[in-house]
Order: sequence, then structure tokens, then C-alpha cells
Amino acid sequence: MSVRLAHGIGDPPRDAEMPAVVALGANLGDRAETLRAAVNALRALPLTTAVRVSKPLETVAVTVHGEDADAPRYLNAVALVSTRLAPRALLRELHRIEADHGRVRRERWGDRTLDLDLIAYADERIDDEDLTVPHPRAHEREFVLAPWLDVDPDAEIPGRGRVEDLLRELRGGAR
Ligand code: A4P
Ligand code: MG
Repeated sequence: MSVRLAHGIGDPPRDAEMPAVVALGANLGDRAETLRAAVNALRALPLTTAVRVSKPLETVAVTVHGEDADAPRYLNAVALVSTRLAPRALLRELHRIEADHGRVRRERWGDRTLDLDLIAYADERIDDEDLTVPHPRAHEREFVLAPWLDVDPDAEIPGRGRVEDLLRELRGGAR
């Protein structure tokens, strides 16, 4: 008989620190203050030592219908963390930080006080119901790639390529 472990139990800390990439986004409330508080919360995570953060970038909201210039604009940023938390344990912490900042899940890609996505975890590939890493849309989103490049000019998305190249392609080829 197979026994399914309860969510999270089979998720022990790693023996060594791993580099992970977290994208932050906010388009409701005091966006800058929310991002500052979220970064502080990342710095306070257990088993996590270093957190480096990009400059915040103001971006037009992408909705399920495409870019929406009438929707409240986002502040986006990317944080590089060094952590022994396993990917799912890290995602649980990200959801807790979102909830602490009043995140309510209503519609997909809807307005939100705070969104934290796990973009990459070392060079690991995960494809589960509740977690896909690298994040499946990161390579096509300027609001992720641009702040990521700001904080790590050598960044790469496992299986996709260099962030610098992906961003150049997205912006319309060689420039
Ligand atoms: N999930 C699976 N993989 C991951 C991962 N790598 N990181 C699951 C985070 N979550 C992951 O996420 C839905 C479910 O995805 C979670 O339960 C988790 O288990 P969510 O945060 O509840 O919903 P969401 O953020 O609306 O969905 P999604 O698909 O993550 O949206 P995106 O693709 O992140 O887009 N426009 C601008 N300008 N800036 C933005 O930051 N963000 C979004 C959200 C849309 N438009 C935006 C921005
Ligand atoms: Mg999300």
C-alpha cells in the first residue's frame, strides 16, 4: 500500500545553502512600503542568510487580456536569497508572507497587495501540481527579467538561457 505523506512533511532542509530567486509584485495599497516589509520578512526567514534585492521597477499590469494601462501599475522587484529551506518549504513561507500583507486570492492575475513567486531554485526543475520551477512564465515577463538582471547581471533561467538575452529578445531583438 502506498502512503502519501502530508504536504510538507517530506521536505527536509537542505544540507547546504542554495541560491533561490523570488519575484515580488504589488499593485494595491502602499506598494513601496509593502515591498520593503516583504523584503524584511524574507531577511527574517529561517535557515536563510543572504538576501539581495533589485531596485523596484514600476510596470504596467499584465492581465489575462494582456497589458492593461488602466489597471493600477505594479511595483516589481526580484530578491536573491541563499537558503537551506527546501523549495516547497520556501513556497509555504512566501504564501505566509503574502497572507500577512492582506493578499486575497480572487481572480487569476488579478490586482493584489503582494505576490511572491519562486522563480528559480538553484538549477533544479520541479513540475508538480503546486509548484513549477523555474516559474513557467518568468522567461516571457519583462517585469521579472528586468529587475532580475538588475540584481544579477549573469543570471540564467535553467533550460531557457541568459536573462540578458531573454530580455533583449522580449524587447524586440538586438539592441
Ligand atoms: N505555483 C506553482 N509554481 C509556483 C511558483 N514557482 N511560484 C502555484 C509561486 N507559486 C507557484 O499562484 C497560484 C498557484 O501557483 C499557487 O497556489 C502556487 O501553489 P497565485 O500567487 O495564487 O496566483 P497568481 O500569482 O495570480 O498566479 P500566477 O500564475 O502565479 O501568476 P503570475 O504568472 O505570477 O502573474 N503584471 C505586472 N506588471 N507585474 C506583476 O507582478 N503579476 C501577475 C501574476 C500578473 N500580472 C502582473 C504581475
Ligand atoms: Mg503568484
